[in-house]
Amino acid sequence: QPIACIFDLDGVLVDTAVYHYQAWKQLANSLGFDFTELQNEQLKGVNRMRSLDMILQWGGVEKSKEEKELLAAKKNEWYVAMISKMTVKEVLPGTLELLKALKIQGVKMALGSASKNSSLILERTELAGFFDAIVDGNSVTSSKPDPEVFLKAAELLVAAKEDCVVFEDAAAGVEAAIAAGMKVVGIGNSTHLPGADVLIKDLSEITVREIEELKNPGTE
Ligand code: G16
Ligand code: MG
Repeated sequence: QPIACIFDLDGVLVDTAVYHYQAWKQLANSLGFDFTELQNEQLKGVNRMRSLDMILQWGGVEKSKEEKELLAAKKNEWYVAMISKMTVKEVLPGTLELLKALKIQGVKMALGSASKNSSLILERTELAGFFDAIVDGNSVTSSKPDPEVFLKAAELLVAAKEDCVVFEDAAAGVEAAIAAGMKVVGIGNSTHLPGADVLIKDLSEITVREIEELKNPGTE
């Protein structure tokens, strides 16, 4: 069976993690507290409302459901303003080359993101055309580390979980991929991604051949 690739968006294909961080930081500051970059790592891959819950807990702040809806909307407004100005320049190193190579090889590809803003980002960065399926925060109910997002992507690609390789920058996402029974390529800083089958700095550090090797180690 051929492999299928499922890509996380933020922090893997594009550099939006920094915008999420800025917007959440601004929100926390407006409530009179701050959080660290290490705490921010825990927010990666986690959906909007769950992220807000975690941040409020760090700040020791309690809010009603209605207030939380307003706070999340405010963060999203700031975030959308930032990503609306994104360009193809913010596509991370190696991304275009790898996606093109996979496409040429006929490898099926899906997006597996927690974001509800994925279509805007894919449009701004001109990446939409690479994907055979898009699963994002608008189509899943359970946030990573739940495997739902990746299982849905595999289903849409008509691929068995054993044939899927997930690309993730978040601890919650790596956990989700493992729970889905898939191979996982960790992107970024190794200390934050235990459990990944291989760790790379960015997509420039992996080839189609190496991705295929993950599924069938040792086959030449
Ligand atoms: C991304 C980010 C998370 C963010 C989530 C929801 O997930 O990593 O930090 O909280 O999407 O985003 P939004 O508020 O745009 O719906 P992923 O899975 O693409 O890394
Ligand atoms: Mg991510």
